[in-house]
Amino acid sequence: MAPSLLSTAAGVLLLFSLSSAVSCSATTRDAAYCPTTCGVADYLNKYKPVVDKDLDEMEDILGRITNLTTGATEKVTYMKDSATQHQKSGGDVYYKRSASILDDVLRFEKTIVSQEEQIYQLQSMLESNKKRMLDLKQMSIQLDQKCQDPCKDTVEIKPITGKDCQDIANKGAKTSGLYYVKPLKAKEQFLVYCEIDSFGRGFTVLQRRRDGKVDFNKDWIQYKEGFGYLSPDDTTEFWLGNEKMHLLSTQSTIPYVLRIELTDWQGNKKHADYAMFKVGPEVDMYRLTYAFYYGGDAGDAFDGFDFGDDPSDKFYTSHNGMQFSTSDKDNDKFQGNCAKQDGSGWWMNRCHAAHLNGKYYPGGKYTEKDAGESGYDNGIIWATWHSRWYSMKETTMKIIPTNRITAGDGQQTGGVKQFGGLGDN
Ligand SMILES: [Ca+2]
Repeated sequence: MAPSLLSTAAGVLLLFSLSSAVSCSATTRDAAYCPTTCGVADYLNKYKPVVDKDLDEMEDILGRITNLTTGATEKVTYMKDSATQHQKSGGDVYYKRSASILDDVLRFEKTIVSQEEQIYQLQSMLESNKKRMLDLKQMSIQLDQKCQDPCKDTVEIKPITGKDCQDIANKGAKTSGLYYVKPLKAKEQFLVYCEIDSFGRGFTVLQRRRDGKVDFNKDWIQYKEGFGYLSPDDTTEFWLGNEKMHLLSTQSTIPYVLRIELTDWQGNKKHADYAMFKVGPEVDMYRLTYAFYYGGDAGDAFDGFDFGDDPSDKFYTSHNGMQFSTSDKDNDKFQGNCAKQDGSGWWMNRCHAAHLNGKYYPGGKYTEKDAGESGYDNGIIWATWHSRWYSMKETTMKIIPTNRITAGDGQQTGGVKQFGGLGDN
């Protein structure tokens, strides 16, 4: 009886612990957004009948044990009574003569006492089991009541879908938030943050730096698949993933503009736009290409920067045409491993003048010493605006079809004439 009782109890407890274990873990990837309260409620509703059945069965078993124990108690009482009677009749001459019979009686009495103790223990175990049963039933009722109200997810994923965020905006979406997109060649849809403005423009966001809470020192697979967290209110950091960037940026006959937005530690904001932005396929190591610097006030750091160390600085710090590198996959133009030295994944050359996946330095300014072992500039860098020893506070990388970039925002789009960049001098 006891083992089956215990296993049933274990089963019930397992169900309860399982239902409370459906929560966000730190390793949850952005694409698989954490299950929400509704998920837990659904889970409970699904398993509640099973739990209730188990509880009923356990109650039944407890009832039977109680009956058996009561029966045993009665038996012991009877045995004890008869033993006492025998003792009382101890004056009987036949009993006096038989010392061995008396010994038997004593032994018998001992057994009765120990059996009584055992029964007492069993009874207290029964009591505590009954109490636990009550607690479990109470808990079940409480959870059931909580799940009665129609559940509304605290994380809202908008119902409109499309091939990118502009498509979603074209279909009538008015507010920024989390949406599912399915680029033409994508096998399945995936979650993105869409920034939708009052002009009906829908930017698909590829990267966010905000507060340094996400470590960008990740390997090839992690950069491929994406990491960090997407949030409906745009408060978290993430890398959408090279594969998704490839699928998004190469799907359309209308090319995309990549807009890079930067905020420094004084709160100044600048941006840089690149026309015909594309991320190649994995076989080409997610190569970065664009046609030209489309404009902006942050300068063209993707075109490299003359740091004054060497005449080839600018050439070797440009990014157009570079393959993606991570600490475990060196595709750079340097005899060493830029990604490993700088602790990030990026379209490394030898190594960079723009480096948006760099280490997060609160306050902005940092030194060779801060940079650690290698001592190289490894912050979040945009060399045509701030020096390479200044790390940005916030960054955004987002794309939009070229025909929508200018609509309504009044920003100067320099076009071809600015090809070559603003910060070359
Ligand atoms: Ca190398």
